[in-house]
Amino acid sequence: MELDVLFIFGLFCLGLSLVTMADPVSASGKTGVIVVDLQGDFTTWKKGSLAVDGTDRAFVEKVQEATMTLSRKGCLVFGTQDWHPARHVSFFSNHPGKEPFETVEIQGRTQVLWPPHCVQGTENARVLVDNNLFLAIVKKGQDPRYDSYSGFRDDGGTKTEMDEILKRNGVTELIVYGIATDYCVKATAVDAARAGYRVTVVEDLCRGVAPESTTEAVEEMKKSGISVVKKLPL
Ligand code: VGL
Ligand code: ZN
Repeated sequence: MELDVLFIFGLFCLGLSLVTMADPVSASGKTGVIVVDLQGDFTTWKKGSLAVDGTDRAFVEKVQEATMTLSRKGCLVFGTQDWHPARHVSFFSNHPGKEPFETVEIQGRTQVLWPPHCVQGTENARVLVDNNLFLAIVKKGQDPRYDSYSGFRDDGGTKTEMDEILKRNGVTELIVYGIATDYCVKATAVDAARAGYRVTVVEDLCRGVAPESTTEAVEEMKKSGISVVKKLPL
């Protein structure tokens, strides 16, 4: 009888130690960085077609410096890259009679009609941060039928490789920043939080398309459990 109890207790201890040893990564995961859409077309520096206020050369250099610092400290750096075909649904020029920044309803979703931007293979679609810093740059918005503000999935629900790449690398925490706060940064950060990552967004390294939607975006991110900080938490 006592031997049985001892045996079961022994099995329990063995099981516990195996569980503890099995996966040290998930016990204390790594910190990843997602640099969102730091591309010429979104910057005033490169006279982009969809240039966002406050994206001069100094801003891009600040993002570059921060990303280098995080990389040096051991963070795993990832990027997103808006990468549209010329016939993309989000371009106003593909909707006869429409003007830039008008909206249309497509399959029950509101689509903002943007100036053509980040067309695959063009100079201003390049990521401006040193590409050597990235473990991977995830392209998005390649399907002409769907926009994709989020780095995790497009408006049609098709997932990118982002979640799989982060998981494969043992990432559980994410620092997110880039352009634009009210569109791709928000969508990427909110999807990351939904996917279970602990997310921090750094406002100082983000720029928004419009002040009002940027303020709203910050509120929405906070409501999604995202920690929004002014400066880098390092
Ligand atoms: C973005 C509008 C259209 C962004 C991308 O990067 O925030 N905004 N495409
Ligand atoms: Zn786009």
